[in-house]
Amino acid sequence: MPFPTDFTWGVATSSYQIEGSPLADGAGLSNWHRFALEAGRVLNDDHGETACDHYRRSHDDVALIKELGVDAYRFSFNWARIQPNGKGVVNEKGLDFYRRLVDALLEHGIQPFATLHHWDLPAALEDAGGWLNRDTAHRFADFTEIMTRALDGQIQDWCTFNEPWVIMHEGHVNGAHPPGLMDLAHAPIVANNLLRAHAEGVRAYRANGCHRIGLVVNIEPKYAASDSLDDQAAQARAESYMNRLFIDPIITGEWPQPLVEAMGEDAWRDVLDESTAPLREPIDWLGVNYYSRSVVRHKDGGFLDTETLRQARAHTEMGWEVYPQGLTDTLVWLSERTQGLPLYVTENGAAFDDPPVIGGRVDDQARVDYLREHLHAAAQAIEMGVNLRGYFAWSLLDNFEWQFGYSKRFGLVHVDPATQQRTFKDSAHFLREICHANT
Ligand code: IFM
Repeated sequence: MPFPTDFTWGVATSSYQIEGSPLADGAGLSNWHRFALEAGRVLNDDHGETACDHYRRSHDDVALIKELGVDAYRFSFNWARIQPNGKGVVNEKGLDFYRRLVDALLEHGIQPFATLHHWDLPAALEDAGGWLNRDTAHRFADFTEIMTRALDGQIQDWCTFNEPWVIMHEGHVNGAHPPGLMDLAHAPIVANNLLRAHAEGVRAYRANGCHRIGLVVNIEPKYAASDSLDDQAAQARAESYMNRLFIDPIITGEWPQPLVEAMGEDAWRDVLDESTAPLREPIDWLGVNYYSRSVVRHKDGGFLDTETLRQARAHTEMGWEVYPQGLTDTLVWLSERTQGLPLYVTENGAAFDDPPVIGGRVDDQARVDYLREHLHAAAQAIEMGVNLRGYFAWSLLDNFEWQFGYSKRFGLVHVDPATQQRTFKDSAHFLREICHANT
């Protein structure tokens, strides 16, 4: 596949999904650990007490990444390890864990891509109102300051948030993630606070750091089910809510109009009365997490008067349609919307019901096919002129898939939950070949 020779190849994870030992060495409680420990919140009452035991095995896992042959590793920090109460004094032992991880990556010639926040918020901050409280944005800026002062000498690529839309929607509208709230009226408040936190974080970074900082958004392109005006309008609402809400204010300073209209200006009053100028902090790159698309049509009484139609095509174990063309379309769409900002695919991958490990092998042909087709789609976007700089597969390891616990496996590397034994799946060998052939 014809990728540029300086293209970055990587794999991605996040703190709560793999680390385990969430309270070790003076760490505070995170909102996710607390939520997962509440009965009935996560499938099978799974939680991240052990996860992939990465906290105690990070050195071996870095060796695994080296063996995979990729150039870069995208990971996130558990904020409560660093600031147990979400503010104030720094827990040096927590910071040391990430210092050791970054040192090991650099020793192995692997470029660290650090995400400051991938959903695990200190529980103390959630108790103080979390993302419904404006003050959390200032706390995030302080945290950014601490991390970049400690590690910017070694980390060249930073990102503020992973998928802020998921924090807003799953946590405050749909209730499947902490704090488990269910009210669409939260959306403007939480989106505004997250975007303010992002912008304040970027400013704190610039005051301290000298490398690059970006944001990672999840994009699920929306296709109208028909040419009817109703379905086109439904598409615009769905796209505004999921795909434009965390991009437009940063790039153009505007809240997506179809969403404001759909919810009514009264629901947005406080946010609309504020200037968006502080949100337009320039970023160095944008990351996109792409998994699937959706086809939408108008439906009275549906969410924002829309409905998603299931397509007669292959779906992954998450119930997500396999649609590689959507990645090309997404990259072209983002490139136009951001006027050619450097882009990364920061996550792409699939959960499948893998066959067992037999003779040291996992034959996950479905995942190999998924990756191959999506890499072709990414290559096609590059040929069309998109400034795509890298691709990270989700995920390095089978891990804790949030409300689905350990039931969904996205790893290129199989993890035996009983022994923590790691085994390369065929998809890991496939990615290694692709990286090797293209670098
Ligand atoms: O596991 C998640 C990850 O934490 C964020 N992006 C989507 C992945 C698969 O659901």
